[in-house]
Amino acid sequence: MNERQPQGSNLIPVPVKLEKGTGAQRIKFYQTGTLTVGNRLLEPTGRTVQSSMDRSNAITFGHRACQGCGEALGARYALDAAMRATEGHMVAVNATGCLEVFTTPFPETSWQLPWLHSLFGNAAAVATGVAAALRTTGRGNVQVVAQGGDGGTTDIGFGCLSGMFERNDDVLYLCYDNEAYMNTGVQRSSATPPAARTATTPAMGAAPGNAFGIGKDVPRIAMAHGIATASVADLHDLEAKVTKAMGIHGARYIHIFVPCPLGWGSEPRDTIKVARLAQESGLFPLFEAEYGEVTGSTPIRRQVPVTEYLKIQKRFAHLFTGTDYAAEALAALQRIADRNIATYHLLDKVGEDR
Ligand SMILES: Cc1ncc(C[n+]2csc(CCOP(=O)(O)OP(=O)(O)O)c2C)c(N)n1
Ligand code: SF4
Repeated sequence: MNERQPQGSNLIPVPVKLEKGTGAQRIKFYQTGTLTVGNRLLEPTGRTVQSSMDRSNAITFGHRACQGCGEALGARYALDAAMRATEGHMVAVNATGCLEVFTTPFPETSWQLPWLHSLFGNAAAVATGVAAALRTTGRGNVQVVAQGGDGGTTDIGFGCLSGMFERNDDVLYLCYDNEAYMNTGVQRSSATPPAARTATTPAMGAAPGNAFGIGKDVPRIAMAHGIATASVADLHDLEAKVTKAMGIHGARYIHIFVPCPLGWGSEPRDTIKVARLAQESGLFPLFEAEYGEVTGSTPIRRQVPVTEYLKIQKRFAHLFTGTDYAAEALAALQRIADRNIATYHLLDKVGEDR
């Protein structure tokens, strides 16, 4: 065994082992940078919440999410970080949707914190009421998190969310964006991307899949307030954003990209890969904004064409059939990614250490 020191201050030596009889080298690569999930090899200050034996296990075993569910992963990271930041003084309100259903099959629960199920469309309003009740009963130190899927947030729950923003209620709202109504069988939401196949936007006709030029970009609508986007592609960043948000009062919003293997037709083992390709292609930009201004974004380390992201998901299979429409749709999706890259300066800081 010999050792090489790779480039970059965040990396530890890479052991290189000669495979017996093959002459080939098996290189085990331990990356301890921001892409790492819960690395205990970093300096204590750089470790994630998940690397701690004292983590809260906000969602513990026994839940019934599909294998590879990005929403389960995102929620676990977000809530554990929130619990650490508040030292457990928090309440979560959950809109109806996959997260609520797979964590609480009656009479069981996977939640290890005070947790309320609201209706599908009113999580933000219920959370606002919980925050007000805590305040008026002298327990204003207990923080409130509301959470819902993209359907519960960008569609039916949008009025309540808008009211929460307008009143600057003391709630952190987490939207787990899997780009459709997964719990009821993959129907289109206003967060479904153009060209994607869902149960209500079938891959048939002259322009298969979801239409271009419609939908709702809630992070941009919410930008007048303290907001951020995050992804299970970068769990360390997700934890950091939740931790920061728990230290702020007033209305806050984090939009979290959570691949859904069942609805997207991706391999369960590829959930993180899918999320990373969304970010590296520019289709899902990671950024933060306060008072209407973008205050930071996560640079793309290695830009990939949108096709790299799309081709590993069956919901976009009709874009790889060689038709004229498919070529036009792919070009349009690439333009969306390029526009995101320019808007959020995603390639400006390439080469700098994060
Ligand atoms: C008023 C109302 N309409 C419809 C439903 C049925 N319903 C339950 S969950 C759900 C979809 C949830 O989708 P989303 O918010 O995107 O969360 P996901 O399941 O994808 O995580 C729907 C339509 C309901 N519970 N209440
Ligand atoms: S349908 Fe999608 S979001 Fe729902 S539990 Fe399965 S993988 Fe997760």
